[in-house]
Amino acid sequence: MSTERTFFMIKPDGVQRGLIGEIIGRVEKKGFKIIGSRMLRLDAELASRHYAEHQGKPFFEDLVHFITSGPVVALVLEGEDAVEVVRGMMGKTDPRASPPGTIRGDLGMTMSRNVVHGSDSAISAAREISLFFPENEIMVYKKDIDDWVYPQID
Ligand code: IDP
Ligand code: MG
Repeated sequence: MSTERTFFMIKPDGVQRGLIGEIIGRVEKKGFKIIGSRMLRLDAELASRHYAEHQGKPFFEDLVHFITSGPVVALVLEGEDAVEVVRGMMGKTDPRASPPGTIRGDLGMTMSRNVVHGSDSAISAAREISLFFPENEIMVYKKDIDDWVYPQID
């Protein structure tokens, strides 16, 4: 168990469908600490950098078009094993193959409209957080409830 940060984003479809509260509610209730939060509209350059690993793939242009089509909510979440736990909460890339109970499984129907993004590794998380958040926009603070989420002995 180690405290980690991950980058999490509600994509334009999630914003347009009025799912911001639903999705943030899920990660908050799980026990993640929100330590960064921004609403922004990506331009093509930021979108291409964010999705650099997918450049050249058949869906890349549609992906950049979609992710720049409206505002997103970008978040930095902190918690134990945050990368893996958030990926688990998201489900699979394909919402129809994602189990009920997951964000994509409950809220999405297609790969190209799958509602959320979450970093896939600690290295990706560090890269993505630095793309979206200057260090001084990340809030380091204690939540008193943390003692109830993570007891001393586990
Ligand atoms: P992930 O979001 O589950 O990590 P990635 O493979 O990193 O999935 O792909 C990034 C995003 O690109 C996906 O969330 C999805 O929106 C889109 N995408 C991935 N593969 C396809 C595809 O085969 N068709 C259409 N869109 C895709
Ligand atoms: Mg990915």
